[in-house]
Formats: sequence, C-alpha cells, structure tokens
Amino acid sequence: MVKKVKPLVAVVMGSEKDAEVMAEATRILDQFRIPHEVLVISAHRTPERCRSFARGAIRRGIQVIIAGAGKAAHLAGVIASHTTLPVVGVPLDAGLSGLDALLSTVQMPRGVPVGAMSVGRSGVANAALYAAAILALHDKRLARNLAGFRRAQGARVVRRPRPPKSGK
Ligand code: RP5
Repeated sequence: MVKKVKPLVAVVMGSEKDAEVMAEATRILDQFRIPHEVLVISAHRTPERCRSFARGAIRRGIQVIIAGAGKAAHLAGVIASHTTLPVVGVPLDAGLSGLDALLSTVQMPRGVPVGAMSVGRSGVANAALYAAAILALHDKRLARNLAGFRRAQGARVVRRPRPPKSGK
C-alpha cells in the first residue's frame, strides 16, 4: 500500500479563476518536494468551509498556509483569524490592477498578522519560497536546496546588459 504523504503547506485560493496564477506555487513546492494541498475556499461564499479548514489545519499537520485572492481579498485575514499558523497572503489582480487586493491583504489590523506578498504571479512564487524558508528552519535538506536555488538564480544574472536587438 502506498503511504499518503501529509501536506505541510496548504495553497488556498478564493476562486477557481485564480487557479492558473496560483499554480506557480505548486510548481515551486513540487520543485522543493514539499508536500502540499490545493483548495478553493471563498471567505464570503463558503464561510463554513473557510472556518473548518482554518480551524483544522494545525491538527492535520499543515505548517504554512498560502492564501491568494483578488478584489476585497479578505481570505488570508479570515483564515488567520481562525489559526495561529503563519498565513501568507497573495493579492491577485482581478481588477484595479490588484491594488484593491494588495491593500486588503497588507492592511491587516494589529493582532492578527498576514504576511503580504507582492501582487500576482511573482507574489505567488515568493509565497511558495517563503513557505519553503519557514519549513527550512527545521529541515536541513530543504535549507541546502534553498541555498542552492539562490546560488543558481544569481549565476544566471548577466554582468552587463546584452546589446539590444536593432529594430527597424
Ligand atoms: C476573489 O474575487 C477571488 O479570489 C477572485 O480573484 C475574485 C473574483 O472571483 P469570482 O467572484 O469571479 O469567482 O474572491
């Protein structure tokens, strides 16, 4: 029998429409071989699902929650209100270039923190890398892999810009 690996990270999005951009997190978590789950939970359309997910997350062994949402992005904040796990919020661009979601995510009132990433795809990627950094505090293999990722990323940066292609 194949033993099911318990997820350490939950990747949550407010709408199925967010799935394409949120897949960036899955790609990175897969790259670092971090077990994760991916769920659609709407804080306003499925409030009970939101509550039971957040309340049960610690018991299920989840260590970090990534929550991406657009517009009045209250998903990360509502999840954070039900758990003491680190919640990483990603504002998604579903209108107003994501400024609405950015302010909703970053402006959490004192007492219930949400770690806020940048808007959109790069924020999603950084959320996954941030989750990896949290888990790496207690996982030496993951810490080595993260350091290697940073080295490889730096090695790809050219020292001088290549001459621009001449256009007509
Ligand atoms: C948010 O509103 C979702 O995260 C999504 O980005 C946006 C639009 O979703 P729908 O209302 O169109 O499903 O809740």
